[in-house]
Amino acid sequence: MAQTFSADSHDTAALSQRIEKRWALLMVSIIGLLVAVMIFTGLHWAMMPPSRVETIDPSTLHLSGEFVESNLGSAVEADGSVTVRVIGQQYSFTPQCLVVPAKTPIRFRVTSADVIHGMLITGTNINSMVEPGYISTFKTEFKQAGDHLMPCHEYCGAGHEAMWANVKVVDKDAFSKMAVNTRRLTCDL
Ligand SMILES: [Cu+2]
Repeated sequence: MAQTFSADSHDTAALSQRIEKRWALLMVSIIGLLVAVMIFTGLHWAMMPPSRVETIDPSTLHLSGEFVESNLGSAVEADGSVTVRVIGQQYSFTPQCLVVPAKTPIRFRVTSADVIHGMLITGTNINSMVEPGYISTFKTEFKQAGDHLMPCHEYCGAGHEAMWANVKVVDKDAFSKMAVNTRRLTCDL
């Protein structure tokens, strides 16, 4: 009787050890997958952890630096890519109308002059918070020409629902022609 009991408990121990090993292996694989995703996005998409976030003083945006009004909008870089600089404030975006070329690498640099705002571009996966003191940066590429809305999606006060900008994606050639004699492009009227 005693022998049977000890054989049973041995089997149980072996079984639970096998189950534990299986779960441990599953956990290690999940951690391995997450690390692989971090390395892939870090290297391939140049996504940086929060320690690399860029900060900026929201009280002097309009006085100096890259977010002065004359520097907002779309700028053509030496490598042909386009950088779009935007400020969000209660209750509008500046510029109010963004114009960007299709099929071109585009980098957005967005910050807030007052409270937390958000921006998303309809029909795309572009979606970011816009926080005072920080520069939100992301890269994208529009596949085709078209018009999009860019509403603020973080409640920012009484006028929040009326806060949006327009995004006009135009053909690459049309954009190059527009860029010939303007340093910073917008479609503001
Ligand atoms: Cu808002």
